[in-house]
Amino acid sequence: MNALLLIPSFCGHRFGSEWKRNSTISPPLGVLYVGGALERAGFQVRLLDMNVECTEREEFLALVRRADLAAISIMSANRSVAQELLEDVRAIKPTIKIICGGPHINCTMKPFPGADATFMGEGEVAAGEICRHLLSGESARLREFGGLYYRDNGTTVKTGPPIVIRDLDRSPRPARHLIDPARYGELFGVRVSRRVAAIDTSRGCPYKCNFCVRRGVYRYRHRAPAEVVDEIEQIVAAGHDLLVFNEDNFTALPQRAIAILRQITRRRLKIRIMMQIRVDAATPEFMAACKVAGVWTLIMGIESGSQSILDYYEKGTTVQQASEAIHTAEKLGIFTYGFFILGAPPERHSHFRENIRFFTGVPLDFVGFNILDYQAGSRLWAQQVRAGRINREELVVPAGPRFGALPYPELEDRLRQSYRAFYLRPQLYWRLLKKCWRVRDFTLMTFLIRFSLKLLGRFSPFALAEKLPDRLLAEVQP
Ligand code: B12
Ligand code: SF4
Repeated sequence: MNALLLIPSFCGHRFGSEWKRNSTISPPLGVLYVGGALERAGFQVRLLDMNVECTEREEFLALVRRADLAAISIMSANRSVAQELLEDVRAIKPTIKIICGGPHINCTMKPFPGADATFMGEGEVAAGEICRHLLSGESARLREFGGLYYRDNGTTVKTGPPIVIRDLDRSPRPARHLIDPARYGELFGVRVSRRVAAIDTSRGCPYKCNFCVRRGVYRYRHRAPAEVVDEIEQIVAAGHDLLVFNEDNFTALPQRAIAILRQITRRRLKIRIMMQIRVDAATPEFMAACKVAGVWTLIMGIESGSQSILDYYEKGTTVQQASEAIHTAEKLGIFTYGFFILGAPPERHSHFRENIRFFTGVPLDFVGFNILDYQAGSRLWAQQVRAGRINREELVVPAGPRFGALPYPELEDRLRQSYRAFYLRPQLYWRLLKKCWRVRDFTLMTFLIRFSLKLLGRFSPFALAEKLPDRLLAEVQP
């Protein structure tokens, strides 16, 4: 039995010279778990991540023709490309069985159009067996599994609630051999790792930020520190130089997080670590444990530099906490990557200005800005459905006047201005160069030089001269 495990590209369903690379830091952990389940059920698995692997059309045709089953992992951001990919696979081989799963399915809980089966939940235990029964046509056996929509004699059958792993310590580990880790490990298109691995130590999150989709099937569960660190030991032994923690909230239980970091230190595991934290978890004890364990970069969901906007999102953190977390990381020589959301309905010009003042006033090293999406599975989406502003069939709706925010093109302008305000500051690069030197991080120093050259290429000299942050701040001040 041959399975083709597919990750649709975020840049369109394209081949050969038309293909575009969508570089990323982290290997696709969820798909590696599913790949392991398929292998244990007896499948020969070929994983094709169309974001990082370019195939010629002929090669793709051969892969699909050879496969008995196509398993597609979908995020909301690539759902239309996934639809195109699915239709293409079906056209190439009409008899192939197609199963879909992934974050998009887990947020929307709807059958994916054209699939023989849609899987809701966590796939590392059951996905292999489900796919075997799907292939053998034993639809009666499929009924034994929760979290499925499948087609039976022209009708769509829905089985019980989604499959959620109760005891993460007993679930199998991801099939890391299915990818070439050298295809990953890039930040903004610049390589920062030769061999990167991803791990998750918990699933779900106990918080309730209203824009976030990690509710529903994602009840908070966690693995035992010793078990996590055993896995990290294997990762280090396999020669990885960067480890990314792919989870919602590593710090949900602060003492557990600190216990993991201390065990990494105690076992003398040498690897750079990148993880996502909430700013309210950055206590001096946690940050000190991070530094000693080798944490290289902390990704912080800051969301806004304006307290009233943070409160609107029900984030439960303060601007002060964000500032303190960034300053502590700076002092310890840990790199920081802050994420912000633009487009909340109450957000006005003054908030935008406050945000810029915040992120240019703290020693933050990198930033990412996103425009708010109302995503199925989030509380904001549900509220707007109840208010009649979103139709249930609209699964992802961008912010805009419908919700009392600015028109989308204006939000895009603000997003561009925010990027310029942050990155077009000579003092940022000077501080970062000093930090790289201080912590002897030459990987990041090389990254920084290549990244600034890229950035200079992207912004025209006019933009550089006109959009320096002081000018921008002057421009937006009343
Ligand atoms: C790492 C990560 C990324 C990486 C992806 C790296 C990679 N190569 O995969 C990067 C940085 C590229 C990324 C980007 C984005 N991400 Co992201 N990301 C994550 C994060 C933190 C971890 C993903 C992960 O590994 N999870 C752990 C694994 C075990 O879970 P899983 O992937 O869901 O897989 C399980 C099941 O879904 C199922 N499964 C998965 N696939 C399949 C397939 C089949 C056939 C079956 C049967 C089962 C199955 O089984 C798996 C094992 O249990 C998640 C949050 C989270 N905790 O999941 C957000 C998350 C997936 N991202 C999200 C978003 C919104 C984005 C962005 C759109 C953000 C943005 N605005 O730019 C972009 C989109 C990409 C782009 N345009 O470039 C949302 C997705 C929401 C949605 N409805 O799709 C999440 C849930 C975060 C959130 N809280 O909102 N992301
Ligand atoms: S945004 Fe982060 S902290 Fe908030 S609910 Fe989602 S995963 Fe949890």
